[in-house]
Amino acid sequence: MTTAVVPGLPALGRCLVMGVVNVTPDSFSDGGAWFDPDKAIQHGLDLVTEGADVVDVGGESTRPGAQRVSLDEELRRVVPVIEALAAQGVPVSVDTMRAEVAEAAVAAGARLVNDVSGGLADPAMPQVVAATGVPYVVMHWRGHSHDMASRAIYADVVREVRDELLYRVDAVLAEGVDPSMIVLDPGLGFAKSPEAGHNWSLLAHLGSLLDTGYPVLVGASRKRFLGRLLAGPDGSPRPFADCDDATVAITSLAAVAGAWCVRVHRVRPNADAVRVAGAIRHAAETAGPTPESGSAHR
Ligand code: PMM
Repeated sequence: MTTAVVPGLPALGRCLVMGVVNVTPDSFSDGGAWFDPDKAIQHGLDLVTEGADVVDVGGESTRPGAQRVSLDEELRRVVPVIEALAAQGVPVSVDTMRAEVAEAAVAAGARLVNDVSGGLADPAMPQVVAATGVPYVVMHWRGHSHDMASRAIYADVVREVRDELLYRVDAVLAEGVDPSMIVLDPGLGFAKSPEAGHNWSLLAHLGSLLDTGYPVLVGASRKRFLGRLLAGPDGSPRPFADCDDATVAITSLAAVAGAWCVRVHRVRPNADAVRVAGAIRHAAETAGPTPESGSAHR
């Protein structure tokens, strides 16, 4: 049960931490904070200092109800930030649904394409990914943000998400993507209903994706289903920034289960959590001391 290795990204024997840099004015939890390129670059560097193994740069908000940005605007937002971070040796991924943006981002130094639509939003995406030869996150997705809530209808969410993801995998393999480059993501919060508990079912049955043999990325950070779980006595959801401890709890559980990577906004506590999980997994595999166990003091 060793942690998956993805070509071109750090192989640390534990779950990786992907820190989020949303270069947008309107993302769900950090919209506007890193819209200025210099602030975005500094934030990416800070995330690395805090323990991020990869920095995910996105220029289009996917918050429920969000409208799309133009191609030019998305390029303008992400390319300079990716260029600057990659030039400083930071492993960068690009969070985009557009083939042109993915291509420009890889040319600017991105090492991974994170496509929340799994190739559905832009049919040219799989071919571009195949040509650039970088790893590809294929996320479960049923439609753009403006109407994804209406698509959150499942008889068996775990089976349907797995089947739909594997269908996407077949499609991108047919376009020439190398199977060793594919990462799966259940797409928590995307066409998943917090009221129906879809996100919790997917987390409870992460094994159904891990069993496919593909590395799995989990993006639970600050999502609405956490705020709903932690609602106050009057039923009002907990604000997203107050859901970071709950995100850390999911990180621990996902990493122990064998997730390849977690995508998070607050890096430091999640980086600690993946190290804890790594130590537990190592102990389970070897029954010996962990590489990170440090001194003999208790
Ligand atoms: N979630 C968001 C954006 N990109 N990418 C992947 N692979 N998985 C996710 O769950 C995911 C993503 C939305 O979150 P944000 O707007 O708070 O960054």
